[in-house]
Amino acid sequence: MKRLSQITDISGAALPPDYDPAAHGAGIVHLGLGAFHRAHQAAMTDAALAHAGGDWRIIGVSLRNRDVVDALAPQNCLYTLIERDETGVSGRVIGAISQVIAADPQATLQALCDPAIRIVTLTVTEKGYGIERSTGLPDPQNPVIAADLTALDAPKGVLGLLCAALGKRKANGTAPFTVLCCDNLPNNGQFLQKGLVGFARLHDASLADWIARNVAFPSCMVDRITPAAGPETRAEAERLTGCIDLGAIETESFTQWVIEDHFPQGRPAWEQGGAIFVQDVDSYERMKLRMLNGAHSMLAYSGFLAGHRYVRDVMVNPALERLVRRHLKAAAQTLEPLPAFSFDTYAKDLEARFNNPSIAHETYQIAMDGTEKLPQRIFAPALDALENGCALRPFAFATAMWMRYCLGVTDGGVTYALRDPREAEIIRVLQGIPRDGELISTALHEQIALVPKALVESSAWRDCVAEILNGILDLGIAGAIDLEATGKY
Ligand code: CS2
Repeated sequence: MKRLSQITDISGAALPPDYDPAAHGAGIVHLGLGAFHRAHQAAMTDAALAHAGGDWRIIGVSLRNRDVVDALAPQNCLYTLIERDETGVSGRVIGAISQVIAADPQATLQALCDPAIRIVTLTVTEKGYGIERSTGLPDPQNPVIAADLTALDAPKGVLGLLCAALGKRKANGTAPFTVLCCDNLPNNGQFLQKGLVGFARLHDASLADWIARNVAFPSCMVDRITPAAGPETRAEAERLTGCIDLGAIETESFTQWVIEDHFPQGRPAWEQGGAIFVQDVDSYERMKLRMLNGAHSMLAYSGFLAGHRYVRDVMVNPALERLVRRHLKAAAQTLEPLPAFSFDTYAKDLEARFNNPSIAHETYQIAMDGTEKLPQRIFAPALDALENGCALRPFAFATAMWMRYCLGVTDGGVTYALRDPREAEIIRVLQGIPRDGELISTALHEQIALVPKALVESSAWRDCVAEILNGILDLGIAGAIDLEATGKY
């Protein structure tokens, strides 16, 4: 079978791009070329190119590994986007990516300095920025930050690359690009602006001031459940295109992108792909982080420990399904109302998406990087719930499940890696602590600076977490889940 590399190669049911990709130049550099970018921003850009044209194709940069670049480069960067839902499977070949670069600082800098590039988008995960959450400034202990501060001519990290490129653009008299963070972080535009200006200040104060004055950092909320691609994905792509496609990915049919409309150098007509432009993204972002991502993290820890490999398996466990519903309701109670928007409907839609039987989204994948995810997903709403007298227990349950997960061993004695940037620290803190909910909770609350002070100091919160964790340790995961779901909480 032939490898996908031209639109004319497609012989199956997959739709080809509705435009000639080669007729459009690049206008965007994307940092972090994972499956999520290819299922979300690249697909929206593809729709924008098809409907409104423009030189807005994407130069995709993989910062650490070559795999995706090795898969896409021989295919002229074409790949199949497979959508799966209860109505069936469909495929579409995306032509929005024009070039791919792997772990190559000079080639990346060159692309970032090209005046044709007017937007830089990023999906590098929460931990990929090297920004310390408590201060909002670059973390000097982060090895990539430290290395980039001493050798900014060959930067490896996101802040180093953006700072070096903006420095060159300033020197060349080229207008800066707009920076669009697409990671699941609250106020992601301001987050990256503060981190980048802080980084630049350690290098060149006048550049820091220039970035602060001239670079736009709109915030956005991104949403599309995209599991890691597997052999089934590639087999499906072969059926849909009649070609071998090593860059194929699969996702759900739902997609959402809410963007603050602040693009001084212009932007693609992303609304053609369904993006919504608003003045204030924060309320949408908070809703998504607390409801979708918060429930995801809760069901990932409890589901993984209960032996459920995929989110869809969690949802057929009636006790866990009930706890997901309870979590969504509690998270919604911590939100300010959004005009003309129903959190109840949003919650029902989320349940249906989690239930999608054709999406194989691993609980272990979501469980990854808990210390980077829980502050905005679980602790921030817990703090609001504490302050406003709303239900606290669902957040304490999610936290106790994460703490149980931190022990690194299932009830059946199978060990697993936590896959968290602070894994070594967590293991050290828990070393020698007896299997006691109170002691484990105290160690993680007091020795891993993660939970906000007001929660650490709240006996209502601490007692609740310790009580649930003791239940989990005494009854086992399944017993504790059943008790929690049937209890009158
Ligand atoms: C998930 C998200 O892996 C995770 O932590 O909660 O990646 C989630 O699937 C996306 O945010 C959905 O838009």
